[in-house]
Amino acid sequence: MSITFYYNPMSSASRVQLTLAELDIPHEKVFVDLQAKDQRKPEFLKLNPNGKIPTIVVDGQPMFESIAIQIYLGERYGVERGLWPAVGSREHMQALTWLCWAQVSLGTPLFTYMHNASEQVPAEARNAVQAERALAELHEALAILDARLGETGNIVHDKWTLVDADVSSVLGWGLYMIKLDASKYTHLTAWLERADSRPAARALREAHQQA
Ligand SMILES: N[C@@H](CCC(=O)N[C@@H](CS)C(=O)NCC(=O)O)C(=O)O
Repeated sequence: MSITFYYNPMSSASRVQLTLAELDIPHEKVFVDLQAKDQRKPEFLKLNPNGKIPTIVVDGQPMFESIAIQIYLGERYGVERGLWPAVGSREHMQALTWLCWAQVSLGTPLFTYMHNASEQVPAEARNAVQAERALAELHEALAILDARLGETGNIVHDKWTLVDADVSSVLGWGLYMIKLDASKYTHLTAWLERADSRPAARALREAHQQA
């Protein structure tokens, strides 16, 4: 089995990098220089016609979209490592539910708010009404996740899985970017701290510092 991982530090490829680290899977890393538009070169577009990272190639078969990559890696390598529930189990249903929920129902208001409130976006491209609506939706989603984590501390309940690793990495980064004080969500903040102290998360932080 060979895995090639196309990435750029501090991008949506980081969540796949974290998953590869959690699973401790040997892989080859290929840096894609986004500034130099490597992602638009014909040889890369053959792997991912969207011209985006993350992209992985497993035994010659390319795959893109971070959520699909997460599910694939979880099902193929995570079950035997105790980080992904067996396909067909109740926990597997929960894992798919919450992973997709985080991508869509949590991720959409988070990114909509970021694009309409961030000072890094030109003022004329921001929309205050959209920002306000997205922030309200984001708080609703955070309250739902906080309540879920309050039950047993993990998203899939029975133990820490790749779903916790993935969702916490994207959310932790997002909350930092939008400077949102999430301290009232006590279960969620405790879970983010636990996520941050895992060896895979520490290794990824160190890799980013060296990049
Ligand atoms: N929906 C895709 C989004 C990937 C994405 O937007 N990647 C960005 C980096 S964060 C990218 O490659 N941008 C390069 C470009 O658009 O030219 C996923 O989740 O994998």
